[in-house]
Amino acid sequence: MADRQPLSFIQSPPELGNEYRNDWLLCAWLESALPAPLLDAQQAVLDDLGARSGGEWYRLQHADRRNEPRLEQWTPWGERVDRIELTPLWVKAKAWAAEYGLVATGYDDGPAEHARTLQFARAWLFIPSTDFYGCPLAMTDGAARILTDAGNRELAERALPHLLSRNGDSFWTSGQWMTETIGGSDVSATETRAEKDGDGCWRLTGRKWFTSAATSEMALTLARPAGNPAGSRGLALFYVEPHDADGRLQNIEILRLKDKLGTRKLPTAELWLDAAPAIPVAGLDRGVAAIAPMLNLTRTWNAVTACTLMRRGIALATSYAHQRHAFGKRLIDQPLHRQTLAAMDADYAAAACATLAMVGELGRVEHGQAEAGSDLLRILTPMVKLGTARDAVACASEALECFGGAGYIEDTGLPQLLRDAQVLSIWEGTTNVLSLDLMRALAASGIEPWLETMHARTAALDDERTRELHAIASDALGRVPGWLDHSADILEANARTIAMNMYRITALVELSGLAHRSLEHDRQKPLIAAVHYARNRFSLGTIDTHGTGWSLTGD
Ligand code: UCC
Repeated sequence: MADRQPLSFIQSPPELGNEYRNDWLLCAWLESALPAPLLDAQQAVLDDLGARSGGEWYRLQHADRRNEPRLEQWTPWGERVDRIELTPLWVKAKAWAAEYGLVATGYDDGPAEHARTLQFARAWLFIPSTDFYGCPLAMTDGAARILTDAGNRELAERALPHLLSRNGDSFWTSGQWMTETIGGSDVSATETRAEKDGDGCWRLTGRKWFTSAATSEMALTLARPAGNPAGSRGLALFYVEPHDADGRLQNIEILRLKDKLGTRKLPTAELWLDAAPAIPVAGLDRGVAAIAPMLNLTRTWNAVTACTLMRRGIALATSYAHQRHAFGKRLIDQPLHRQTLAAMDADYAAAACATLAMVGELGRVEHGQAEAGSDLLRILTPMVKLGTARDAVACASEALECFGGAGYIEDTGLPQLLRDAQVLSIWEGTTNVLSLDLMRALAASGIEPWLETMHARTAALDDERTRELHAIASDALGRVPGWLDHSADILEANARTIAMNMYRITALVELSGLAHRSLEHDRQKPLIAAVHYARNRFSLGTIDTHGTGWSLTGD
């Protein structure tokens, strides 16, 4: 047998640092969006989060990579228990989430309309190092919003102190049980029945096909009260506490954990509700409309998560590019590789600006400061969710490619980035479902709330240093009204192109706005990113006014 050759070379792995200080885009946005004293007061916690995100938590996440949640259905002695054992990182993440107020900060009165920006700045740093623990936080945030506004005092007093707790021992997360086999995206087809028992308690019976983070202390879910009509107006929104005081499931069976492509740390389960006790949240009908605030918030978290995964892929690929030598040079010194990283960074910057602008608008709407009422936010939410999700999948794929074969090897931890990103365009509404949701929002308010805002922000770019950005954005905005001037069929067939185009324009306008504002702070990077995005990454899809694509796929 030939002697094994000693290894002459060992590649050093990519490294992270303080992921707050390293994130030039997040730093620039916060500087331009928040009053200086407010930001100053946040620096210590953001620094702390940034250090843990690139250090302790990132290492724990990597060490935890082979663990998955387990469902134990029976004791050895024949008792049905349906217990889910979480992964070690997930057990810890709950306490960290409470400690950093990842839900509570959004409901702080002090910072008023800035509360949401402060909340999501923290989440930005937490999410990519904690195995998608952002998922239960997203649903918890949605539940907190609904219970704050629903006017159900009893439920609000019971659950809100837990949902908004900053103490890991008393903090609750909430589930969102919506998806059923028949319904899927078409939630109006929900089959779960709600009936009152002899004691006047509502009981839910049915199968919930895809319940994320099934270990939550409470959940909001939809069911059809006996005698109600078909369709979403016949559904009602219910509050459920899955466990009793002894920790036993209350008339709920966990049928199985889902075998998913990614987000494998999440205990996503299929549940059978067998007359599970429940409380109506707000009346006994219009369930989809009642749960919509939760949907809109989880879509916001989805967009934030998309940005943070883009940023993580870029951070790892950039670190690697500084270390990896090939063809006689470091990758970072090779023009084509640099250009690839720059394109990813520009896409990230654009996605992040669209998302942070939406987050800012959310804060203004919740504090009565939004000029357009809630109309602009209603338009931005599906559009930014769908656009960032697709950008995140593309960016994660590119990030893996930056590592060559190593990006395809499981124990680098890199493939997880792509698998996890893929969920973002499915969760909380697929690209097509959200495109149609955008059309529904535009039908209700018209395009004006968005178009006028984009025009006003573009007008501010009319200065020597940002004139090129002004011209590109103005030209794109001028085309928008024409896209909408078509029959309902043509509009529906083009909804996705219109939605992606509007997302790209929003991203360009918001990044350009940041570039302009940042010049006052002597920050050049946003301008460089905006110009790169506008010249090289900004492209709009063509509207198919003859329905040719549509006919091609028909019989
Ligand atoms: O649950 C899932 C996984 C959980 C993981 C959560 C974590 C995510 C963040 C992670 C970050 C780490 S995934 C399952 C998600 N499922 C969906 O998202 C459902 C997708 N389908 C839709 O969005 C559809 O568009 C529906 C279900 C909303 C369509 O329902 P309908 O009933 O057919 O449509 P309608 O008739 O247009 O809407 C019913 C009512 C209307 O109000 P009223 O009754 O006053 O006329 C609508 O205006 O609901 C209102 N409505 C909304 N209101 C519908 N959508 C919205 C909206 N987005 N905002 C406000």
